[in-house]
Amino acid sequence: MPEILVLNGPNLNLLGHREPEIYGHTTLDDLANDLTNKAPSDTTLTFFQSNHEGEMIERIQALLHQPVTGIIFNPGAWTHTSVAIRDAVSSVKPVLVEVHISNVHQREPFRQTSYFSDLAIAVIAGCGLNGYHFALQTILNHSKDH
Ligand code: CA2
Repeated sequence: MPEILVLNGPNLNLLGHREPEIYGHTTLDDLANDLTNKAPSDTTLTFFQSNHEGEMIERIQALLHQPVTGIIFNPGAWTHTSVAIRDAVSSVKPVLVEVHISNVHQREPFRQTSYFSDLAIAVIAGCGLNGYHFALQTILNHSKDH
């Protein structure tokens, strides 16, 4: 039975509350409900958001003992800065899909590098919150083929 972990990094708790012109009006709780409702009935989704790097590293390290089918990860600003979180992901070697709500490639130059993309089976950017749905589908398709 597929088990998917959805990880969101710093400031993504503000989704739906600030900067709707970039990030839309949907909250993280709305997203969690929507993803859960649309997922196949045999699929378990778990959600975790943190503004603290160490906390995120510990959540990722926990996967060494409790592996999952795949991770949907929006690392937020850590995408462009965090070797420490990259190292945690790298040591767990999950089936990873990196998601960005905005099209980072259309934004400031510092958003155009990622410490995660080469660890991911897919990278989705600029599709808004639909990107999380596409990521879920990508992991489920991948798990059927492997
Ligand atoms: O586009 C994305 O999903 C990002 O990962 C979002 C990060 C940004 O640093 C990345 O470059 C691209 C920022 C997340 C901040 O989230 C907010 C949500 C609502 C209001 C304010 C911030």
